[in-house]
Amino acid sequence: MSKIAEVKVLVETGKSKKVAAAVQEALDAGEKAQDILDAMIASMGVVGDKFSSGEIFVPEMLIAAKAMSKGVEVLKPVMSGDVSNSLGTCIIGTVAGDLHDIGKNLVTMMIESAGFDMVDLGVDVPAVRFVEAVKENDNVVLVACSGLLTTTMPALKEAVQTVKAALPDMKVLVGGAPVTQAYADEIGADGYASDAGSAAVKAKELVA
Ligand code: B1M
Repeated sequence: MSKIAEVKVLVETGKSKKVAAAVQEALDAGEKAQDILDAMIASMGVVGDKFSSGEIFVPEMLIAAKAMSKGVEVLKPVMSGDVSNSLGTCIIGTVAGDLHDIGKNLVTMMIESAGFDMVDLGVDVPAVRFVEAVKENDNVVLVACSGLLTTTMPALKEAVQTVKAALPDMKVLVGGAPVTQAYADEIGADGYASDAGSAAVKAKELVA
């Protein structure tokens, strides 16, 4: 089995104690960090499908998520660029009612690599907290909101509209599996990205 295939199996089966070493071994064997990350993202797809079909339940999903996070920790220094000129501060969080943070953490990593200072509010972030964070931090140029559940899409809308009502000139970027460009347009977001890499590109575009 290739090192990447090994990482994929370890994430799918939630072997969090073994994932970090396996990711390091894959890197040492010359595998690209992006390919390892893609394999882990694919693993979460498999985990989601197994959850949908009733083969596994919430605890197993959680264990797999922890395993993936261990792997991402190893990739982070490899994938983050060394950026000396800040483009400004970006406030990021997963919206109210939503506890999913792996995608948001990857987006954080990529936007940071693009040259932003990041303030991560975590998960289950009430709309008003995004506004407070803009006011509490210096040179905030972007608010980024992640939402992973169809049931929290209204919270995404509330976050965008609350930020826009309080801070009309603030740029807001949204994303997450159920979000589309059409939905982003509908709720008045300035930008939408489907994955972490394009979130970084879009973030730079929005503040250019
Ligand atoms: Co949840 N969960 N989950 N879950 N979970 C999903 C999302 C689900 C699709 C699984 C399924 O049914 N197949 C489903 C949602 C269905 C829907 O709404 N359509 C689901 C459900 C139903 C639930 C619960 C309701 C289950 C329950 O309790 N009965 C519950 C809700 C809890 C809550 O949030 N209130 C729940 C709980 C959990 C755990 C806590 C156990 C765990 C999360 C742990 C954690 O994040 N620390 C979990 C997990 C792990 C998943 C799956 C398996 C994996 C999510 C993930 O990390 N994916 C997921 C199934 C799946 O995704 N296929 C599932 C990998 C990650 C890299 O991708 O997050 O999509 P993603 O991020 C991508 C893009 O979306 C994008 O870039 C990222 C990187 O490329 N992106 C942005 C994300 N944010 C962005 C922001 C941007 C731009 C791009 O700009 C700001």
